[in-house]
Amino acid sequence: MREPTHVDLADIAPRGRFHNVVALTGAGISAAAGLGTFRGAGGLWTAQPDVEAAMHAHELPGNVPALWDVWGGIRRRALMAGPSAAHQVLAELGVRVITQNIDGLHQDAGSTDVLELHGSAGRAACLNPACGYRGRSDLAGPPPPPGHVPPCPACGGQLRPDVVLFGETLDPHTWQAAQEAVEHADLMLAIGTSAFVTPAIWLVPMARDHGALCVNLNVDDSLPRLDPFHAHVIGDCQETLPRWLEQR
Ligand code: BV8
Repeated sequence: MREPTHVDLADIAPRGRFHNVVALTGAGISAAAGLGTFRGAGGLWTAQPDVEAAMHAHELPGNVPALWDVWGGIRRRALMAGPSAAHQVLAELGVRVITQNIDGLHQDAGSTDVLELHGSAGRAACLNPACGYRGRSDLAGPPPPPGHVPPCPACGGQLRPDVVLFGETLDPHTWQAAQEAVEHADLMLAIGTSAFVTPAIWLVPMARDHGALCVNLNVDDSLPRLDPFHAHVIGDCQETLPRWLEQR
């Protein structure tokens, strides 16, 4: 295994040199907003593997209350905390964002070009395929009691959060748009992701194959299982990204 490279983002990727920057973000960019991560020490799946087991498509519809508890809870906390400094840097620089997060914080920071690979807890979808209702989740008020499942306003059935579960396919238009984005990127920044979940992480070697410089920004210096990166910037992205913004 290679040694991780510890570099400053401004040294490896001077901002002025790149005109088509794409960021692939994960839970680590929202950790500062108190949302927590999934894997590794302190991660939700690490602490509660039974909760991860409930996040699979084959557990539907019995897992819908757990889906609202987990994903609805994350969006509620995001609404209260607001975006982090790192979200704001990406918005300020107009970086194209492809996110695995379902928390809506990139849009809350002002990013307008955001592809949500795993959907959004800010939206709800009816479980009944014959109904097909999709709309905004009503998460702004006080939290409902645990186990509450909101009713579909169209058919009275059960609503689920509009997130992509393990074993479900990603929205094909979003996935296509993400592939096109990375094919045109000259710099690809993976920020706060364990680079564990497919197909999201395939975007990095795709970007690399099309000529982008691929840089991993992570607080953890252990290398991801797949390491398609040219360089690793080890540190809190709440510090490494604002430093990059300050670079003239
Ligand atoms: C698919 C939302 C085709 C919704 C999530 C066996 C059975 C079934 C499927 C599979 C299988 N084996 C492999 C698969 C494919 C599977 C997969 O990859 N599984 C993994 C676990 C092996 N993928 C899928 O199922 C995808 N669909 O492949 O379709 C198909 C069809 C039918 C059958 C099979 C395949 C769909 C994946 C959707 C996953 N959605 N959540 C829900 O689950 O209810 S997953 C979850 O992981 C998160 O939500 C997130 O979106 C995603 C990625 O996680 P990260 O964001 O990277 O977070 P993580 O905690 O891991 O890492 C955080 C990082 O931040 C850490 O490295 C940490 O060090 C760092 N960090 C922390 N703080 C900071 C920081 N870095 C910098 N600064 C800081 N301050």
